[in-house]
Amino acid sequence: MKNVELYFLPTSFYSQRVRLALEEKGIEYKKTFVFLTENEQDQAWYLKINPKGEVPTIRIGSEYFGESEKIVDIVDKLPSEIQNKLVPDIDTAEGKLVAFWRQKIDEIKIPIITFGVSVYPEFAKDKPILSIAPNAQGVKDRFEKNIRDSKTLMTKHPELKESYERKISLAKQRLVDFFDKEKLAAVLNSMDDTMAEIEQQLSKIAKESDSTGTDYYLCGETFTSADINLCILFGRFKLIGLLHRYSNPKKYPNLGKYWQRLQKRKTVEKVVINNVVELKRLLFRRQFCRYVRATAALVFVGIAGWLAYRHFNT
Ligand SMILES: N[C@@H](CCC(=O)N[C@@H](CS)C(=O)NCC(=O)O)C(=O)O
Repeated sequence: MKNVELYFLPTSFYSQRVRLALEEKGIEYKKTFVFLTENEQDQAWYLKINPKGEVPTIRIGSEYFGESEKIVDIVDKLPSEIQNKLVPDIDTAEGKLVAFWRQKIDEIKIPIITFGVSVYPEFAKDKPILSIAPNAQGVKDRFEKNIRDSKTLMTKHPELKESYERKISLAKQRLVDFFDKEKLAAVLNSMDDTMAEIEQQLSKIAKESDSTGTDYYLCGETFTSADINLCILFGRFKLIGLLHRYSNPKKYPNLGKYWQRLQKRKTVEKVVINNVVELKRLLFRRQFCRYVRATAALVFVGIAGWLAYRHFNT
């Protein structure tokens, strides 16, 4: 058994954060997929390891941890041959800078943006790679099903009542929030402000690095957890069709250059760029296994029926 196991889905925003940290640190991990589309995160076995019913969860030895930012901190301290710190010591100037940008990017309300853009696709001008939900009806169906499933599961598992009640009230809130167009516009505007600040920060770092001639990242010369958050954010823009907001080279010259360079980084390519293909492959394999199992069951029933027929007719 591997000492580290990650419960996640390749396209999940917060899962990518942890996965990118594991890949950057070169830490081997067992992958366990949790299919959000089938509400697997709400099954009793999963709530027992993550009472909030969210991915990612990491198992290290026999202990389970949730909350992606907390997990990145933990991963950075695991034994690894890679010395680069994703989370530099908070007592240093670099550590403070990394903490500042990590938090700033983490404050962006990703669920509202992701599902809001599915409900109001006019905000997504470039073609999205994958629609998380096909349209407004798809979003409504998904969260209404979420509520129905949680209610059914709560009766079967009364010991998990608190978790299910929390999930039901969250899904009800989402049915309001994700359909609030003004809220979506406000969240996107506030994200534009954050991206403008990031542009300035990158411009400052780029000028400093010009004099030393090194590649630069959001907080200096090394790739840190602040870059993890930024790369995943860009990946989400690409996924849902929001890259157009930041692709004007006159307005965002440094953001554009940063993303051009970072999306070619091996770990980013694996976790942030290739995740849709990975998910599609997984879903295909899952369907195929179900099909094989169903066919085998039918063949078995057919043979048993034929043997029984012969037995009673001889
Ligand atoms: N604060 C959590 C957020 C995790 C989260 O919202 N994960 C989403 C997927 S990206 C999820 O599991 N959603 C399922 C649900 O809410 O039912 C973290 O940083 O890990």
